[in-house]
Amino acid sequence: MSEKKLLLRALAGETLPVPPIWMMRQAGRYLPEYRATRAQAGDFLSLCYTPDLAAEVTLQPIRRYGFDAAILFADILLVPQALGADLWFVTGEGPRLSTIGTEADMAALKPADAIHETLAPVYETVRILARELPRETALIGFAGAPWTVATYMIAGRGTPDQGPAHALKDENRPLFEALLERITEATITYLSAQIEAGAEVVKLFDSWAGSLGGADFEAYAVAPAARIVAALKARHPGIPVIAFPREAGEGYVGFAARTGADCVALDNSVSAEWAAAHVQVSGCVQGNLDPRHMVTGGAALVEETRAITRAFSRGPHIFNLGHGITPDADPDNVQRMVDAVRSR
Ligand code: 1CP
Repeated sequence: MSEKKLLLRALAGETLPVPPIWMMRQAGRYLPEYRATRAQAGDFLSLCYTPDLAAEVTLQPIRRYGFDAAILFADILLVPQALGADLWFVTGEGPRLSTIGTEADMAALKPADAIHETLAPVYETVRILARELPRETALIGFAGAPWTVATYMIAGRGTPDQGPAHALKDENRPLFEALLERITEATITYLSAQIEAGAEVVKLFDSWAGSLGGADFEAYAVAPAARIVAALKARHPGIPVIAFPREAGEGYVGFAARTGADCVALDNSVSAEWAAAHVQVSGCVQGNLDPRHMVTGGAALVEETRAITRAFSRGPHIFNLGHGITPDADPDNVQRMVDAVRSR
């Protein structure tokens, strides 16, 4: 058992004296070495599709901080691109995509099994990482959850309230559901290929799950995640899955049981005490330090890090931020967080 990587032990339900730690967006613009490699690649998408450089930026935070897990460097929007959507990034603004609003747009999308043509370089990145990571570091693959990916494909960009996706859901539910179905199939295909290439864990990012209420949360957050988890576990028995229905609130309760996920990642809008009592009681949780502490630092960073590890100390826990680290973060604050977790 002690030979097994810490992240995998927590995911198997073990309560550890010191939780494994990694960080959402750990390869990113807050690191000078990332900015240098990104400049070498030219632009963000070239970085994603150049296996040597994508592997390099994945390894950078592991070298610097010795995190217990590396997360493949890629983006959730590569799946829409592989399905045939146009994708580009506007500097200082974010992603832009061609939109899906009509049956004709939907008919123009490629079938799920055509995604490998575009995504083959990502699998090569995974193969390089499986060879080059330190033996104690777990490799996490990932994809966006269908609802979150659909919000970008429908709006053509990030949106504060996912308005266009909600509108399509209400006005043309068959088209909306056909799109979710295509993304679900592509996600199963994509994550299976990542696992075959060497990913040891996969994470589903449902960043916009919080805007789905009631029956919609069941139908479009819980049900697609459950299908993806079941399909992956049928093809790859024992593969652990982390689900992140961000800002689900009460929806976090029972989410793992209902989807078959091994761990639920928590954002920082829920308190660690509440989550320990209501979510961690049924299994492993990941989270949930406010990423602002990586900018502000100081005594509050150390106190809050300790409070979170203490709140989750009676069950399986993976330490992480509640959302991605921001480009204005201070790399020294990340080291302070790692030290506070490991020196308990
Ligand atoms: O200029 C740059 O370097 C681009 C910034 C960037 C980075 C570093 C983007 C654009 N994507 C990424 C990498 C990325 N994205 C990873 C890699 C590994 C790591 O975590 O270290 C991962 C896991 C993602 C996942 C992702 N992309 C999500 C889900 C998680 C979350 O943050 O909620 C989402 C919503 C995206 C879309 C996306 N890609 C990039 C941006 C700026 C966005 C958000 C757009 C928006 O505002 O809606």
